[in-house]
This record gives sequence, C-alpha cells and structure tokens, in this order.
Amino acid sequence: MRHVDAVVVGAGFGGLYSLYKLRGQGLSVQLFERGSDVGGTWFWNRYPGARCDVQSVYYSYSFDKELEQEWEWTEKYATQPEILKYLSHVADRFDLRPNIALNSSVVSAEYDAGTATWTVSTDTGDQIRSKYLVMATGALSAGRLPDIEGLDSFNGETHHTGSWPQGGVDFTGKRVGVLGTGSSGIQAIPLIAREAEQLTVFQRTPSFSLPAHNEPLDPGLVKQVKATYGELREQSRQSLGGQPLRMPTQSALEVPADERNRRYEEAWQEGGPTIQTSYVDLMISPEANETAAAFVRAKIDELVQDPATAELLKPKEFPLGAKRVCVDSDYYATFNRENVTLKDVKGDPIVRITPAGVRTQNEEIELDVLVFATGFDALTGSLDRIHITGRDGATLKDTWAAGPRTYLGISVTGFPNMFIVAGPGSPSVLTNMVMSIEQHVEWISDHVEHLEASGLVSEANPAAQDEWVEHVNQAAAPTLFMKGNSWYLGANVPGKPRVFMPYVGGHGNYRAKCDDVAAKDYEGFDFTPAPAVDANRVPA
Ligand code: NA7
Repeated sequence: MRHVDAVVVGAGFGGLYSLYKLRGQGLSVQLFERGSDVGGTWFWNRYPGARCDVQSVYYSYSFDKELEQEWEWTEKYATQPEILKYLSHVADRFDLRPNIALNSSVVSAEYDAGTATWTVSTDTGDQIRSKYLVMATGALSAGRLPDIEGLDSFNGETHHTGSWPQGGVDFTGKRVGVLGTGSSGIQAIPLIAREAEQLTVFQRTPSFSLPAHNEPLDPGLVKQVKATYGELREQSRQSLGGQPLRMPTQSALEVPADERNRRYEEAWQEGGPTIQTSYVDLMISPEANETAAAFVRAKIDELVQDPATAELLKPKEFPLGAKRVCVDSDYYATFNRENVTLKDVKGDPIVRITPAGVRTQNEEIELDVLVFATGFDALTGSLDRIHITGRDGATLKDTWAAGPRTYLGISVTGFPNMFIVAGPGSPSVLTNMVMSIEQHVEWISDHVEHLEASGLVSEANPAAQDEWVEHVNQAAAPTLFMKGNSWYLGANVPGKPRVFMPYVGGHGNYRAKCDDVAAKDYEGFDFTPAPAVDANRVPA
C-alpha cells in the first residue's frame, strides 16, 4: 500500500488550496476527486444561469498576490464557466495536477490507532495510507432527488442541477418542467424559459429573490480593486461575511418608513444580496425583518403582471434570510412570458411522476424534460456518503446521528488528525466561502506544521467540542435563521436532525477565536505521541 503524509478529498476551492499548502510545507500529498476534472461545486453545477452571488473580485483566492493581479474577471458576478476556468488555471499555475487523481471517489477512510494512520480507499480500487486526512468535500455537494413516487418511470430526460451534463441540455422545442425554486431553480428558470417551447415551474415554497443587476466589470473599478487588494482582503478577514461590505449600525425600526424604503430601494438597484445588510437587526427582530420582506413582496407585485401569479410567488411563511436569499437575473419577469406557467404544488400536490410527466392531485402535466432543482443534503451529506471510521471503530455518520458535532467546525472527537474544511460548526456557507476556506486551510496547515514539529497526533477534546457546539447553538438560537425550514437546519432532508449547522458568529470573530486557540498551544485539542514514521512512506 502506498503511504503519503496527507490525503485530501475534493478538488474544489478547499481541496486545491489544501494540496498547495500542505505540499508547500514539504509533505507528500494525494488528492482524490470524484469528478473528471477539478472545480468541485463549480464542476458539477453547470446548469444554465449558474453564477456566484459574491462579487467575483472577492470570490477568489487571496493567497497569491500575482494570481490576484493577473486573473481577469469579466463580470460583477462570475458565471460557472468562468469560475471553473479560474480553478483550472489555479491547478495548472501551481502545478497541482500531478498530485490529483480524478474520477476517484473516496468510499472509505479508516483510522488505525496502532499506527496513527488513515487508510483511504477509492471506488477505483486505490488504497493509500496517510497521517493526515483533509476532508474538502464541499458543503453543497450531495445532491438530493425528491422522494416522489414513480421517479424512474418518466420517459423523458431528467437532470439534477447539481450534476448537470458536461455537454449541456438542449431545451429547444421541448416541454420542460423545473421542480424547485431555491437558488438553483431561480437561476436556471429564466434561461430555460428562453429556449423551451413550454416551461412549467413546480413551486412548493416561494423564495425571496433579489436582482443581481449583473454587468460587465468596469475596468476602472478592477484597477482600483487591484491597487487596494491588500486592504480589501484585510477588511474581509475582519468582517462578518468575509467581504469588504459596509456594515450597518442602525435598527430598521429606528428610521421612518420612507427613509427605510429609500435604503432598500438603493440596495435593490445596486443588486446582489445587500438588502440583508441594510440594518443591524434584520436577522434578530421579526418586525425589522418584515419591513424588508414587505419591500420585496411589493417588488414582486410590480414585476409580475398577473396578480394571482404574483401572490403565489410571494414568500410569506418565513423571514427574509431565514432560508438563503436568492440572487437572480429576470426571475420574476420570466413569469410574464406566454410560455411559462407557475404550478403551485403546495395547493395541488404532486402525486407521482408518470411516464408522460408529472401528475398532481388535479391534473397531469406532460413533459419532455424534467429538471430537479431540489437541492442538497447540505454540510454533512458529502461526509456521510463516505464510510469514515474513527479511533474507536464508530463511523462519523453514526457519531453524528443526532446532528454534526465538531470543535471549531474543523476537528471531531474520535477522529484524530482528520480535518474538515468549512465544516458544520464554522461560518462557511453564511460567508464568502473562498475567504472562509482560505482561513481554514491556513489554520489546518499551521496545525499540521505543529504536529510535524512535535511528533504528535491531535484530536478535539470532548469537553472543548461540547462547549463549541453549545456556543454555535446559542449563537443561532435568538436569530431568525431558526424560523425557516432551510438546508442550514437540515430541514430539507426528511429524517435529518434539525440542528443549525453553520456558525452565525461572523467570519472575523471566528477567525480571532481560531487564532486564539492556536496561540494557546491549540487549546481544546488532546495530543498523543505519534508512532515512529513508517519507512515505506513516499518522500515529499
Ligand atoms: P434549495 O435551496 O434547497 O432549493 C430546493 C428547492 O426544491 C426548494 O424550492 C424546495 O422546496 C424544492 N423541493 C425539494 N423537494 C421537493 C419536492 N419533493 N416537491 C417539491 N419541491 C421540492 O436548493 P438549491 O440547489 O436551489 O440551492 C442550494 C444552495 O446552493 C443555495 O442556497 C446556494 O447557496 C447554492 P421547499 O422549499 O422544500 O418547499
């Protein structure tokens, strides 16, 4: 069996940077990637309209000043093909590909306490032993198909947005159904509508969606950003969301309604998700939140011609932001098209998928293509599907049966020398993911350096882990994040424990906490001496 110092799982933003850092500190590293190329989320989610909702100049690595200067983003919010191209460029520029095995799904990782090593197995029959295991498997990587009867009986094409065919899908002249109106559905629907002969959107719960107002990047702005990248990145590192955005200090309830609506209008015109950061209490006070929610509902009335359709598109069951706010290009206006129908499947539930299409209680809708924009088993799904066995033989999946428990979102008691990038219990999906990933990878790399220098194996101390989990729960409890049946809470997966998984405390505060843990000799970790180095180890 081959031996390396570290196995990294996943070749998205997290995995690529983990490989770069760990290899750079002299370790031998093997990265396994399930896809046929690098890119992670951005490799799989190539549905029409897939785009980032963090501005491209910030949704990029900050670790290499030359990369930062040389890469040219073309649009305010980068498209999936451009982000994929960027990640491919990163893999080539830093010569990462020799350490990456593509088309290789890790199926199991087993810890052996005697040798303090992980044995990692892939579906290609590869087996490798390593001291460190870095799980960069992604927060939104395990796609979910709905539990609807007859799914396999459909005679037409079916596609999930999270595993879209590389050659694309031709909707020309076809009767298309899109099931799901979260971020993926909302991005795909306007583009599918332009191609398809007839589009039926099956909506169970409407989302709040804000316009991207995407545009080509102004060269003057890019020049200015590049000249001040150092400062902007530093601001991002200290910020709540990992981006250099202005942070409010005022309550929405402190200001008169016309002033408040002016602020919301400015944010709406600016585009992107900034309405959410207009006032300090939007995720704390239901009354404050309702002012923003009402503003968006009024916009839906303005944008959608048919009043009954507008009414159906208005979210009323949860506060704005409790489920991830979507960012769209022409979503609401798409329902003014002759060839687009909104089907409310809460009012008229889907009974089954038939060979011809979708049968609801009241009718059968015939389709040629069915698109599932039905989301992911978020944050834990990509880890659960790997059989990860820790120190005492328990699997991670069983250990997390009542919900994920981590120390800092990075380490898990019972799973020594295993590190999760942007895992549950860290800010991850509530922030600019690239910034959060960089912070995690740099922290993990420093921690590994410490283990290498001291000859120790590390593991989260159970009491420290309990305390962190308690803190994560307490931070979320008073917020309106608890008021939506979101994937943050695992509520979209039947039977998944309802636990608020990301840490709401903010990127900057969290970074300070992680730095403090490191400064205090990795407070909250238990250390044991590592057995002597195996002579068969592949040298770095
Ligand atoms: P989401 O946000 O989880 O949205 C999934 C959508 O699919 C949502 O509208 C669901 O309705 C709908 N859905 C799921 N199952 C069903 C069934 N059985 N019947 C009808 N409708 C269903 O996933 P996305 O891929 O859009 O976005 C995930 C994240 O990726 C996004 O937040 C960004 O961060 C990137 P429901 O709300 O459950 O009623």
